[in-house]
This record gives sequence, C-alpha cells and structure tokens, in this order.
Amino acid sequence: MTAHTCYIGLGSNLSQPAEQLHQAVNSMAQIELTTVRKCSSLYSSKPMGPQDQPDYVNAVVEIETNLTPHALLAAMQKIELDQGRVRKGQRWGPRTLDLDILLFGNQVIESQDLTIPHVGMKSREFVLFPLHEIAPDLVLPCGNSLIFVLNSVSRNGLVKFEQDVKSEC
Ligand code: ROI
Repeated sequence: MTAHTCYIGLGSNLSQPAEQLHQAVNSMAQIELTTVRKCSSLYSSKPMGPQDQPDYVNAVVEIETNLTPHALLAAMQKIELDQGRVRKGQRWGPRTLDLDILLFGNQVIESQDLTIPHVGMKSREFVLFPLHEIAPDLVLPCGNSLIFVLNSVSRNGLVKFEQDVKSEC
C-alpha cells in the first residue's frame, strides 16, 4: 500500500466552531491507516456566500493515509455526521462542520461524488493561508506553486486567532 499526503480543510460557524474543529482533528487521528501530521492555526474568516450568517472558523490539517480517496471521503463524512451536520436546503448556509479533502497526494480525481483538487480551493483565502502555514513549499497538481496562487487572493478579513487546532500537533 502506498501512503499519500493529503490536506483537509476544516470549517465551522455553528455550535462552538473552535470546539468543532478540535473535536474533528481528534476524530481524524482515530481513522484507520491514517496519521495526522500537521495542523494549522485556527483562523476567523468572513462568510463566503450569504452574509447573514456568523463568521467561520477555518483550519487545514495534513494527514498521511493508506486509505483510498473514496474511503477517506467516507471517513470524513462520518465525522461530519457524528458532529451533528445536517444538510439543509440553503446553499452555502451555516454549518457545524465541513471537512473537505483539498489534495490527495498529487492526484486529480473527477468522479461524481469527489473532485480533487477541491473545487474553489484556489480562490478561498480561508483555505490557502492555513495551507501555506503548514505546507509553504507545496506545488499543486496543476503545476502552480501554492505561493503563486496565494498571491492572487486577498486576506478578506482573515485573522489567525489560535496557535494550533490540536495541541498535540
Ligand atoms: N465561508 C468561510 N469563510 N469558511 C468556510 O469554511 C465556508 N464554507 C462554506 C461556505 C458556505 C461556502 N462559506 C464558507 O461551505
């Protein structure tokens, strides 16, 4: 089996968001064949989408896994559900926990339920800045360096507010 280095984006703006993220990282550490390697700080970000919702807390973690992309997706969705995620009608509405697989090694995947690299990650400051904190030399599957992509987005009020999403990191 081959181990892949993957990056997961975490976001929450309901029910004590920072706690949601801490809990999620603890749960990720329990996933079979998977190790949590690095965690970014927690960041406060302005909502992308409807503005009549609370600010978000975001972070990115690096994991190493021997799972397949779809098995990893299932594991992430289980954590979301365990933490009370309810999929409501409103597009881009508030949420207790979002776990997005941003990158899976250098793979490009376009299946019905999984798109990697994550759609939109290149334009989201709340993904790019935390990702850069833990992987400053990263090169994306498209061949662009993370720093190149990062330089094209504004911080849009993004603020780092807590050192580590998980104290053990
Ligand atoms: N906005 C921010 N700032 N952070 C998120 O994690 C986030 N997640 C989402 C939408 C609703 C698009 N907006 C977000 O899913």
